[in-house]
Amino acid sequence: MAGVSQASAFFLPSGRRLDESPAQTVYLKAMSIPREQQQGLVGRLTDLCGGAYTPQQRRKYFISGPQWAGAYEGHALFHAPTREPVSFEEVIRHLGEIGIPYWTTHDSDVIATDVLLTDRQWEVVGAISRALEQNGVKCSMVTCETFHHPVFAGSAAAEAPEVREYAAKRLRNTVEIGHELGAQFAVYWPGTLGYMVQGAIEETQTLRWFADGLNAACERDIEVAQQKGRPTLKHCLEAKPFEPQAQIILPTSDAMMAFIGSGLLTHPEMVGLNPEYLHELMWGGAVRAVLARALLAGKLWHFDINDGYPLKHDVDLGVGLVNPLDWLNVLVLLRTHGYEGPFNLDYKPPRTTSNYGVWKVSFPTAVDRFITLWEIAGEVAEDSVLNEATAALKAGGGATGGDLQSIVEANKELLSLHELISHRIFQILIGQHKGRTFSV
Ligand code: GLT
Ligand code: MN
Ligand code: MN
Repeated sequence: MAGVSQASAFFLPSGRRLDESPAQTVYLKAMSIPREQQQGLVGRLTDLCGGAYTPQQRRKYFISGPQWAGAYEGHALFHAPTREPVSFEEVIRHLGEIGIPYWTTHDSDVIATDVLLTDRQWEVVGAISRALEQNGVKCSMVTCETFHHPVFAGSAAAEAPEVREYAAKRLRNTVEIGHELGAQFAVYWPGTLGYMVQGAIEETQTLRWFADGLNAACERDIEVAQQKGRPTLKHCLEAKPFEPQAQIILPTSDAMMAFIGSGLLTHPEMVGLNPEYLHELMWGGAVRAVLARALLAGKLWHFDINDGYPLKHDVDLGVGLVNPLDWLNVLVLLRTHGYEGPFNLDYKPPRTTSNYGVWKVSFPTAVDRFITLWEIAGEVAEDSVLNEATAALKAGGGATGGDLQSIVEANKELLSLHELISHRIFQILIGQHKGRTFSV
């Protein structure tokens, strides 16, 4: 027995004991996987997982892959890159092969900042159109980067009028690029609309200037749409409660809805939301309740899908890896309310994943988890136990007369169904409604 437990100790990544015994070191060396066999191993184990959908099946869903997710090199404030750069041609080719039907991009992901707003940008746009065409992928959304470049250090709604005029040009230009690429959506994440230290910015003024930029985008959109005989874009605001500024002026989707209704926008009907699952979790919100509020306001137009932890940073993990039950509930809400907008895979393949792994593991498994959860959500919506329980709760206990005690008494036993409903949704998530049981 001692031998058995020692053998299993070989595989503990933390065990100092491994170095202490020469016999173990020799054994481990003999077991090591040479570099040239590693892709084969990762590929074989990925295929062994099963449960993958075909590219044709994946294309039935309105799923988009962002350029910045595919090309993310693993860099961050404390992180050096771990992956090689990837061109838009490569991202689009991989999306086509996997069966992700739509592609999304920032203006500066694909066009260098000094080329933007020059005639040369249209050459790049032409090359993008050809790559999309060749790979059977469509551009669904464009977004204007107003956070990375030093010109946006004081935000796109900064005090200096020339900064705001430049930002408006970039926004109008992104709308033009969007129409040229056939996009239906434009997204705006005002990441730097906030401050590190208080007092220098007057928030009401900053919001007025921010509205000026959006108004410029909408007004240009109306002109271009008319020229091209296309519908106008759906302009979607995306909130994140913290990062990169200490304080954000529009930190949540709800704050953005209030902003849309503030009277500052010349075309509030053209502006809606792109909530991100994790961004709402970051402030401790119930994502499903956030989405419900947006649905009621008719503003849930676009949805960034990923995963992570409440009250932590924007880790952008792959959808369903942390909160599959919460995700299932979110998708039940969206399915039952007929949401037909895009699901944008706004996540960051982990820095431990290689360039090969991004396309072999990261993107296909993220898409397949989403599809699986979406289909399970369909089962939840149709489950007879859930439907009967929900109908019974709505019917109520039938108390008449209106005195408090009899209302409480009449509904007492029915209310246990709340807990039963959660249990049933868990069962459906793990397949127990289809007989997945254990003999213990
Ligand atoms: C940035 C942000 C994302 C947004 C992108 C769109 S930029 O990566 O963290 O959540 O969706 O601008
Ligand atoms: Mn996002
Ligand atoms: Mn995020």
